[in-house]
Amino acid sequence: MTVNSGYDPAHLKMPGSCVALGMKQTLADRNHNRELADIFHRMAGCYRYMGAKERFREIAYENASRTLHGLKDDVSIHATDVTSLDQLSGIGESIAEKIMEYLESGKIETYEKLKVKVPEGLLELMDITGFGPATVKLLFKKSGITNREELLAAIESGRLKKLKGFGEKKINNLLSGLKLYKESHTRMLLSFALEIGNELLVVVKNTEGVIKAELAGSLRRRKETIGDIDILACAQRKDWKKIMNTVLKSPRVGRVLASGETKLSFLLKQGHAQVDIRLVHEDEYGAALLYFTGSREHNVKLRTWAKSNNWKLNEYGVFDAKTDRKLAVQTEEEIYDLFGMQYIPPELREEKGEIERAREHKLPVLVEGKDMKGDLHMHSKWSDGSEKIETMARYILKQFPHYQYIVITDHSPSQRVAGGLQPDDFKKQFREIDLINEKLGRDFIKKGVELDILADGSLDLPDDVLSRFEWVTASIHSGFSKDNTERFIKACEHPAVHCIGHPSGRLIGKREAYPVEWNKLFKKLRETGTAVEINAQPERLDLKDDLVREAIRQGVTLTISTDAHMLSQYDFMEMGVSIARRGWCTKHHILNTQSWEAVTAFKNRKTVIRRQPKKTVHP
Ligand code: DGT
Ligand code: ZN
Ligand code: CA
Ligand code: CA
Repeated sequence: MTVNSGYDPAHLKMPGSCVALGMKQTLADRNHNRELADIFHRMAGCYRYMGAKERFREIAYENASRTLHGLKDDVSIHATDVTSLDQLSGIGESIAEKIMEYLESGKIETYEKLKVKVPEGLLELMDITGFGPATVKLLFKKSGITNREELLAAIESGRLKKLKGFGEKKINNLLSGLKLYKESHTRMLLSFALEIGNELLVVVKNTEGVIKAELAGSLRRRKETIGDIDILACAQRKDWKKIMNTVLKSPRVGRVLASGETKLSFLLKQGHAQVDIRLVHEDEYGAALLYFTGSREHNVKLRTWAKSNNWKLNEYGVFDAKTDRKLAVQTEEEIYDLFGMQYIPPELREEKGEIERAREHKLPVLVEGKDMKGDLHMHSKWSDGSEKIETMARYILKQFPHYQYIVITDHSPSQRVAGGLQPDDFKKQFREIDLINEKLGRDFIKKGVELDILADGSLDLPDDVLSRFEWVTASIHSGFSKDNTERFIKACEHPAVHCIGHPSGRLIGKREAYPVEWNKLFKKLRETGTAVEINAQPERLDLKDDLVREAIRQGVTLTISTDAHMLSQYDFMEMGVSIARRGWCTKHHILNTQSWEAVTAFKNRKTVIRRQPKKTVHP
């Protein structure tokens, strides 16, 4: 991936850091990092708008914004004085002062001044794919356009076409950027929704009187994007009012849309996301959880099935259809069991054959986070990551004690913007890895590369260099509009390539996937013994769930990796696992649920497979 693909502070739907580790921090804690990162991103936008002379400031503020997003603890913990903030990577003295100013006064004077100079709507426009500062400035100066609505109106009325420099192609690009932007603002990224959802869930669970509470809806099913956050809780009726009032006081709550006895709907204070919280009686909890987890299609099918067997299923329980007597089934497990079905994990409840399979007791045992034995794709400071290898390794050993290995996969030479390494740099990096492994007393860190597949399908490093890596993930970082099947196929045929990284190139809400003939690629992957990645970056989640399912159907081996660029991103693994689960994967489908010896055996098979076809071609 390239430098910025993990973030978009503009719409506050970023990767969170507390996704998998449980929510230890409070709401107030998290807000400083997020708010400051957002302000710095906007300041960077203002400087970007001002042109080349402010380029230096733009980069500094963008870096600071990234750092704040990746920060594990609240920035106020680091803010004892300017010098201690200065220690954080990406934060210099001047920005440290701004952080102090914000923590003390809740405002940054420089930002207040910038806001007057650059209309806010223009900043938003610059965040849309295909809009550079030059375009935005032109729109503003020549046509007085200051925001998305005005731009859309100008396009629709045909007014824009008359403007010099705005041909049909350009206008179409603007339109498709606007469309993606709109989508990303009506649905949240899973990572963002999980972070906020978990925060609110803690609030609900800690409220006096609440007996049980869980995430529901698409969030519990771990869909890649989330329309609204649903939370279900049960409590005694006498406590309901008190509970709703307590939740309403949470600092996350913005505009309240509906506030009744059993249902509370509100918008988050920041961003546009909606949250629905529902309260039910304790004996209704299982049926309600089933209902509010959905999907709608799964519910409909289940209800129809129940009906044909003389039961009635709704959000209050299961009833005898003739007598209307409520049956004593309390949990989801008991309900599925009553229906003669296996328990269906939420990730499978999409009406894609799971009900039939549960009836036959043939559901797969889905892969879990704890099955993962290592991460095969991560970046260090050697290229565009923000940490030293030793820091990464020690952190992982502590936070992910079940990992047996990690693979450092920094970028290859042609990724110049992402600090791609030359062959000599890799040699130096290998020596460093050897030294650290020696210090650790085990062969924990493996030598890898994220190798660029060039436009013609050739690879970015010569064979003699490639053969020295212990793991090679090949990815595409250019040429996003054309069909990339042939490029991938060529890469798969190279014996040094072990895995294809983020194979569709999409960035959710920002960039569509490029066309790939998936069946052809899956076939080639299987034939050559090459794996394909589920990239766990929040905006990628690529391969996506349906393609994952198709890939394993065709016998392709998958990996799940974080593509992490900073410590907080190692938690993304959990989201990658969710996508694998939604693709019906067991741990046997995922290579890095296995030991390094097994990974090595997989690599060796590739070499063997490569030799065989040659023999048959020349009988
Ligand atoms: P989203 O929010 O668009 O990402 O998707 P969901 O699945 O979270 O949908 P949402 O929030 O509208 O409703 C949550 C769950 O509640 C949904 O998955 C199934 C259930 N549900 C809501 N309305 C209906 C309905 O009219 N019929 C049925 N069968 N189920 C419903
Ligand atoms: Zn990468
Ligand atoms: Ca929902
Ligand atoms: Ca909802």
